[in-house]
Amino acid sequence: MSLRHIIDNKTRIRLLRRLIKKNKFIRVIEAHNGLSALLANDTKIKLETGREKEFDAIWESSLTDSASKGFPDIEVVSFDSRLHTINEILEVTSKPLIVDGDTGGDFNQFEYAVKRLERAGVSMVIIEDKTFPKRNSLEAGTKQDLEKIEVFAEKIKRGQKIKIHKDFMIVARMESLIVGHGIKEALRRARICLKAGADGIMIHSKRTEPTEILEFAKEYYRKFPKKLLKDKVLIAVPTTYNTITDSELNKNGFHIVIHANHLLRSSFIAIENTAKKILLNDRSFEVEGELATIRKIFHKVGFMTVKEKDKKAADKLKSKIKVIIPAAGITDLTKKLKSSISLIDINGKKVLQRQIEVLAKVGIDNIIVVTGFEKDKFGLENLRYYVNKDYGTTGVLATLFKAEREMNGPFVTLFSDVLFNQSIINNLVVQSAQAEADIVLVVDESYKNHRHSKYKKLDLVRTNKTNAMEPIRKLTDSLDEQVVYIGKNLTDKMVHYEFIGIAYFSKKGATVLKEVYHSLTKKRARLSSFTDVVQEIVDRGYQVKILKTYKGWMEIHNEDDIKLAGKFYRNS
Ligand code: SPV
Ligand code: MG
Repeated sequence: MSLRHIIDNKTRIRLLRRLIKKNKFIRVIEAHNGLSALLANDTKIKLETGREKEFDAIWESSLTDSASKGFPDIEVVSFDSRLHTINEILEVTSKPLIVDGDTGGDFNQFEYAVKRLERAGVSMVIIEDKTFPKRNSLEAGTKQDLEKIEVFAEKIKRGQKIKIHKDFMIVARMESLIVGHGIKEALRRARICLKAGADGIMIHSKRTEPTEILEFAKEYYRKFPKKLLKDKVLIAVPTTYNTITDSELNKNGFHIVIHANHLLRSSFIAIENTAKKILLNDRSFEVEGELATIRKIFHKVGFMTVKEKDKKAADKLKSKIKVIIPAAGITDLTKKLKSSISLIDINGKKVLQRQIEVLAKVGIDNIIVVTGFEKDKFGLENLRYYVNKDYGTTGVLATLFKAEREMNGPFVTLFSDVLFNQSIINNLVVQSAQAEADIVLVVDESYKNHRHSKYKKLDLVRTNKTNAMEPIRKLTDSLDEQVVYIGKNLTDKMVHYEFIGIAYFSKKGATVLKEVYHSLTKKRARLSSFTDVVQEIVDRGYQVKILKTYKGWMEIHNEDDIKLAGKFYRNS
């Protein structure tokens, strides 16, 4: 659906009359569904004079609406179904809509039709002077029965009486020429309809040359008094007599010209051609050049706008987010290499630099690093630094809280030893914000597939999902599950996931984290790891959600990890 084309019903109903008054001529093209309506509404050409030319209104045809559903044009497609198509067209367009009302049914049915069409935002309904159920007018030799003109005129009267919008128009369509009754008879019937209050006359013909309808128009203006024709419109449908131009018809007194079935007919040929070519070549490659690209369709139906808006919303979120990296600590590896983890070289770039690069790709550049060990060697620019002087005796949590001042809005904390891909951070920030989650940990579900080395006990997670042995393939959505236990001392059977050292806190989540942290430190509880405080948050009844990843990250804990990471980044 296109949000570009929003117009209120009253304005749209009125628009047709206004355009007729202003331009004295209305060029109309058929549409039979949302997409063809979008094309009918939007298609423009630039003339040599530089002026743009486009259609003024849309025709909702009984022939093409029925045919696009695979039915013949015999009033077998119900009014409700027609109204569905009408609404489909109205929803995505801003131009006036003229509806082909067929015979209009009996008086009562027509009254309901008028009400419903007005309510939908239709500007004009045209009904034809045949008996229900009519047959399409264009096929020679088809049974065609005309309605007694007094009965038909009464139907017009009833419609005019029931309508509430003065600019909603009811036009009488004369089928006398279709059935071969001649111009005189057509004029006689038209006069009765105009007297009954019809807003205009559509004169139909299936001749291949326009002489008949031009003759009708001439007589119509010659014979009918000016007063009777005041504000009335004359309409032509040049399907069979298509050599005459719209401008010529206009010069001959026609106010509206309807190209009544052409978009459906062109798609018919294109569809059949494509189907045949795919069969012929046993693949679609040969026909590809003749097709609209998927992106062209995406543009037309508004999908690219949605993409842009999503990106803008996500960029806005990401521009607000801070990332706090606690990078103070010492490990066996840092002792051995005499370097903080953040400063270890991975194929020409420091770990921290690689983290920053991924964050930048996601659109995050507000990065805070809490240093300690080797603090003077950091020196990377465009970061803000805090220091944990007690890095030798305190853990990651104390380090993180050196940057407590920064926890005044949503933030991500990212352990200094984690390398990760873009989608993990992107999904964490965007999905957490969209789900309005307050605390979200990124966990890996490939945990069970690894052989884990003994040197480090992992941060393991058990959630509220019911079956710990649930196969990985049976996916539950991320952010559905909540952490129940987190820590290093979970038995294998209890474990669902591994926490990867990346977590999101909303503004409220940050407040909870600070509150719980301070209440624990006040009690002098033994509290050193990040997971301890998360467990306490869970125990106090707050929801800690998880975002699942399946690989896409690694930790730098030993020299083998450095080698492995080096291999991974050998081209970047
Ligand atoms: C239609 O488009 O459905 C019409 C015009 O009624 S015609 O098919 O020429 O009768
Ligand atoms: Mg029709």
